[in-house]
Amino acid sequence: MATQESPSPRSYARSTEVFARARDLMPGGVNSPVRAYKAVGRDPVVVRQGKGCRVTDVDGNEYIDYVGSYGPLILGHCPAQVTVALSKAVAKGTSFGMPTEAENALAEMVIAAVPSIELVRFVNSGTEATMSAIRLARAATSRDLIIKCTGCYHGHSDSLLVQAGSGATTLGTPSSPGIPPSVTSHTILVPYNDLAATAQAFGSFPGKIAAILIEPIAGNMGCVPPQTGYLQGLRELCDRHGALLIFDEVMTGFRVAYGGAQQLYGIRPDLTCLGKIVGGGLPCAAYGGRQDLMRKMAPDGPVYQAGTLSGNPLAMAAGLAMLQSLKDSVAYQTLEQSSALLAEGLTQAAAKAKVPVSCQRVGSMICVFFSPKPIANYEQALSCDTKAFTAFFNTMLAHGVMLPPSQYETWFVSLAHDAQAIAQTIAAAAAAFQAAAKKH
Ligand code: KE4
Repeated sequence: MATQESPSPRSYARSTEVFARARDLMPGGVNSPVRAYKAVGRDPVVVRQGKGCRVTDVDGNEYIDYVGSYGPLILGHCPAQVTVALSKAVAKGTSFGMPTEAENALAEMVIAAVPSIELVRFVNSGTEATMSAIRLARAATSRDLIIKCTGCYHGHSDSLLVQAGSGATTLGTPSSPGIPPSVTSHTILVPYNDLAATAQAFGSFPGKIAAILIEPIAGNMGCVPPQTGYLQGLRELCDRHGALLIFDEVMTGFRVAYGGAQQLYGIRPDLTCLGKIVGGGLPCAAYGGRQDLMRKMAPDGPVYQAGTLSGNPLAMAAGLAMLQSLKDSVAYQTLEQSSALLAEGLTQAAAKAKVPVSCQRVGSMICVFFSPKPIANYEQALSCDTKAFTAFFNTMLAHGVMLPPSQYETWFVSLAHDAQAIAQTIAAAAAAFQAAAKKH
């Protein structure tokens, strides 16, 4: 009989078979590197379906899911609001390459929700959103240099895949081959939460910096909140030096508040990138901001950016359904309560197992750093005990809890994570911290 310490053994035979075939078809057997489980020393489980806060793999094993597709699934898997909206939309067509009313409807909701956005452009991924936003910033300021933080991840465009977090760090290749130094020489790296280093960068390149691109809450080196005054300090530096402040809210947008981190912290960037939740789990992202800036984008202005499937009617329908479920709701209070309960339970379980951790959270973005001290930047994140994380991750998986397979990712709590799921997670963590203690 299975006990909390040793759950019933699970079969992964079908996952192993399917993933072996996948490796013959796609690099690493995946379409995004972090899914390959390289950092946790095992093959990934292959998922068959999701419902609410749970997913089931192809062997029939069920898991409480904190990956949540890395952020979009704030309502959980297959929320009726979204699936019904999608079935209606798909009956009218999947794509047109022509304007649709659905684009107006979602644009109106985004503009009404996000304080800094007066005009918005939909694209297909967060990578496209940030790539387009820095192109616009360079055009608007006639300057070439961009400041980004080490450990922040803004997608895989050439200018931004330097000292990036998320999968790039997980794979130990924060700066990718194939990117000419002539490109990355325009990207200045500073530590997160370090205003002095950022001010120094402006001093070193006077009149040459187009923008700071920042995750207002860093979610790609694990969950690292901005320290008090940091975001306001960046705002002031940009104003003083004539640079633009770009918030990459691909992960935080509609996640930590309906108006994103900029609403939570009361800071108004010049441009904002969105993704994940805005598309309701379909390929959709966006960038937007001040009218005077966004009017520079073609066809109003000369700055070019385009996309065959941008504003796709299915993504618009899913995004609309998701935002309508979040607007004027108690969603964020509910998420705050359940996420706080989870964080408290994890912290207590780690203390009981005598494993030094820093459980860090903003709203329903959470992660457990295997570190005795709080983590405020990339260098500190890299000092975490990844062996202990790996033992923790694999034991949680064995106990039916699916976490992002890397110390440098954020977990996502959804509205579908009920009290039972949170309690089950905390119980599994008790055993998982014991396993981590042995590796520590
Ligand atoms: P996409 O191009 O993957 O849609 O978005 C890139 C991106 C941009 N900005 C932020 C703040 C992001 O978190 C992301 C993507 N997040 C990762 C998760 N850490 C995506 C997961 C993956 O690469 O598979």
